[in-house]
This record gives sequence, structure tokens and C-alpha cells, in this order.
Amino acid sequence: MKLGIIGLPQSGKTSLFNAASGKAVEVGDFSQKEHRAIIKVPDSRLDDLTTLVVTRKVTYAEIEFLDAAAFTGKGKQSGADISIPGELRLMDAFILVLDAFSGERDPERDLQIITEEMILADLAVVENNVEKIARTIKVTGKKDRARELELLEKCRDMLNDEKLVGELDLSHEDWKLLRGYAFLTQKPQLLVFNISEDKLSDFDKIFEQYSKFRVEGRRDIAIACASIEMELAALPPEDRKAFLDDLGIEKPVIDKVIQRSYSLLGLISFFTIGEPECRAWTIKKGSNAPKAAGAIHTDFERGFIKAEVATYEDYMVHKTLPALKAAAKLHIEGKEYIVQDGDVILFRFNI
Ligand SMILES: Nc1nc2c(ncn2[C@@H]2O[C@H](COP(=O)(O)OP(=O)(O)OP(=O)(O)O)[C@@H](O)[C@H]2O)c(=O)[nH]1
Ligand SMILES: [Mg+2]
Repeated sequence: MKLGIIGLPQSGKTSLFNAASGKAVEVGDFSQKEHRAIIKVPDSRLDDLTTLVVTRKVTYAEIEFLDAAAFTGKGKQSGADISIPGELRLMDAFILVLDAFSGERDPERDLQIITEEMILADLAVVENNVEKIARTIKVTGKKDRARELELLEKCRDMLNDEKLVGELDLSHEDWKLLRGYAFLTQKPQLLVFNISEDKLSDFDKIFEQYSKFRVEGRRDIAIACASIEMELAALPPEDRKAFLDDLGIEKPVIDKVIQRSYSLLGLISFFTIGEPECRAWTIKKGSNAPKAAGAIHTDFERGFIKAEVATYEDYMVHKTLPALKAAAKLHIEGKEYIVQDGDVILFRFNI
């Protein structure tokens, strides 16, 4: 899973990237350089479960972050999508950073500028392909791409109305037909309002102020001070607590940013715990037990027999398999079982 950190120049993208990755890439250098990192998804449940067993290895879920080159807002003048890095089409979702710290920018307006750029870029894709497909249908007389053409025209109408492709209400089948176009305005977004250090105490008020931007399943928001988060990530773990206490924050906000983007992607975690490894595994929400087994190994999916499942909460109460069994908190589940976020699972399979 890949997340693109995007935004206007000097909005704090690289600072946020450093905070999330623990790297120390140069910030404020106007270099427009791209950076990449694999980020561990912080999960206190995995930390807790790990205390119950003697284990050699702890493995967190991971997502890939791309600190992308800035949007310049120049697409509008030129009428082309030159300012949009093509690689952004490969992202599963965006973390969109907005300058709410300098006092020189209006975050709402900046969001508008970025949205307009994305709309223009998507329109260019639509226009190109509408013509192409219409021609193919005309030349070959084959109607099998007629639905795709219809959908592209729907996309065009949306975009011309300055709406996002993601706002279309389409069936799963229809979305599949559009998948290859990788529309920027279809991807889920996490808006990060990057506030200054002295506003941290107004956190709740600011969150409230920007809550109107949230759209269930498509757009979420987070409030962070990227430069503070970056400083925090650079500290040795034993010094972080004092730093946080000083600022009056409970946990690094970056953890929340990562967790929110993870759930925005429609992802959940289940856990396996044991002596060789305690691990969080990533699956799409709604996956059944064999599919979850397949996240570990494809053979596990094919040879799936059953899953022995306990919730994280029950595991923390009863602590061992025999105790869970005795308390009737270990559930035997079959192929139809839909795995839930936080399940601790032992798979039985036959290969
Ligand atoms: N006060 C304050 N300054 C910040 C904050 N976030 C970023 N900055 C400053 O803003 C400048 C730009 O930060 P970067 O993280 O490099 O921003 P960017 O979006 O990566 O910039 P480009 O890659 O050049 O587009 C730096 O001087 C940062 O120190 C913040 O939360 N508070
Ligand atoms: Mg940068």
C-alpha cells in the first residue's frame, strides 16, 4: 500500500515525512526532492500482546510513504497537468499537507488550488480516452467498451462541475472498469492541517473548525505541528515522554496520522502471536478467514481448515490459550468468518 504526501511548496511535507519515518531529510531547502520510506504502523495492541509471550521478533504492519514534489498550482494557467508528478497515479491514497502555521496561507484556498490541479489532470485523462474509445467502437463496431465510455462521460461531467470522481455513486463492477485510469480525484485523502507550535493548545477548537472537510470513507482530517513531530521523532525514545509532557500532548500526533491513513485505505489488522514472531498483518476490511490466512502464505489460503480466534481485549484479560479456552473466549471459525480488526488468530490448515 502506498501513500503519497502532497501539497503546495513549503507546506511541511518533508517535515511530516521525517516525523513519520524517523528520517532526517533536509527541510526548508526548496529542493522539490522526492523521498521514500517504509513506515511501521504504530499499534499499541501489538505492543500489549507482545508482553504476554516470550518472542524473538515483533513485526508491525507497514505502508510505503512517498514525499512527492510539490504541486505548483500552475496547471490552471497552462491548461496541462505538467505540474503533477505521474507517479502519484500509483498511490492508493493521499496525505495532503496544508500550511496552517505560517499565517501567510489560507488552507481552504490551498486545498482548492490542489483540487483544481487534480481535476485538470483527470480531465486530460478523460478527454484522451473518450476520443480513443469512441473511435475504437466506431471502427470495430464492437460494443463491449460502451459501458466504459459511458462511465468516462460521467466522470467528465463530474469534473467539469468541479466535483471529484470519487463522489460518483457507482457499483463495484463500474469502479473496476475505471480502475486503470487511476484518477487522482478518486483516491481517498487525509488532510493534515499543519499548525504552528503555539496553536497546539487550541487543538480541539481547530479540529472542530476543519471537521466540515470530513467525508465518510473518502476524506479524513488530522491536525499536527509537523516541525514539532519531526523533532520528537528525532529524539531517543526515552526522552520523548518529557518532551510530550512539556507540550501537554499525550502521544505523538504522527501516530494518529499514520493510523488514520491506514484506515482510510480500508485496511485492518489481525495479529498472530508466538515464540518466533508476534506480528500485525494487513488485510482489506471485509476479508474472510481464508483470505486473511492468504496474507500470511498463499498455501494457508488454499489449505485453510479453520481459524481459532480471540479478540485482542479477551486475550489481554485471559492471557493464554488454555485460559481463553476455559473461558469460552476462543472461537472456532470457518471459511465464511469475516475477520475483525484486532482479532488474534491461529490458523489450522492442510498443505
Ligand atoms: N513553524 C513551523 N514551521 C514549519 C512547520 N512545518 C514546516 N515548517 C517550516 O516550513 C518550511 C518548509 O518545510 P518542509 O517540510 O521542507 O516543506 P515541504 O512542503 O517539504 O517543502 P517543499 O518540498 O520545498 O515543497 C521549513 O522551513 C520548515 O521548518 C510547522 O509545523 N511549524
Ligand atoms: Mg519537501
